[in-house]
Amino acid sequence: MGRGRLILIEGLDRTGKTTQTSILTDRLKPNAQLIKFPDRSTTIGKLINQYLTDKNFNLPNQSVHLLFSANRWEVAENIKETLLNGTNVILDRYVYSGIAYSAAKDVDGMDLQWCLNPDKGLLKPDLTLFLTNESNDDAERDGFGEERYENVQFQKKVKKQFYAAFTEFETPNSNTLKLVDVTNKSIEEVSEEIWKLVQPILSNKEENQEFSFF
Ligand code: Z5A
Repeated sequence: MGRGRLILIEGLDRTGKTTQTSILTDRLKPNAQLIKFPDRSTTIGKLINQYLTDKNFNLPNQSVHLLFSANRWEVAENIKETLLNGTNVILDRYVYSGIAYSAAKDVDGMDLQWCLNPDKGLLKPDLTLFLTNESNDDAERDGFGEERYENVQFQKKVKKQFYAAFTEFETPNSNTLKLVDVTNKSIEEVSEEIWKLVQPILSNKEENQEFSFF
């Protein structure tokens, strides 16, 4: 039995990550586990939740960045064990969100490499799907604007940093990163596109047993 595959869905706010990771996990059940970052249920996650939802609760940008990373390390071992048991793990946001949102703040010293450092050693996904929406209608989707970071100007900076991080930290031509344009597409159309991209990764489970790391 081959190890499970680690599949990440990334994207800007309201591009449909939660919708699509949940559809993909259901499609693969019982052979898939869904993990969403930030995991707001843990002790660290509760602090992150307070930071995101209460604009009067302030922390230094560096501390916030380290909390998001610590939140990933809290479940890192669980992810590895699940994969070794042959179960696929589907991630809703991960290291690239950590880098892109922090680097977009333009804080002196918090460049891409600084932002990656606390995540170094975490498992690298076998496939990263980045959902892009060119129409800006994601800003009109339910709930946009309720939390910190949810404004159009900041999202533009975040998008730039996502691409910069992919260029810096993905291996060129390795086929581990795919862009999925969700512009004007229904939930069903997007999920079909994702399914087509995921299937080849699942069918070569006997090969490629080695893990990659950030
Ligand atoms: N953050 C960070 O700074 N550092 C980190 O390391 C990490 C995260 C991991 C909270 O994340 C914040 O944390 C986030 C990044 C930062 N910044 N902000 N703001 P979160 O993942 O918990 O955020 P969220 O609010 O749960 O998710 P989201 O990004 O806002 O939404 P989404 O998951 O991409 O979208 P969705 O919930 O699936 O869909 C949104 C709505 O659109 C919903 O009503 C859907 O029914 C609808 N939808 C979905 N797809 C479609 C299509 N195709 N057509 C029409 N409508 C659609």
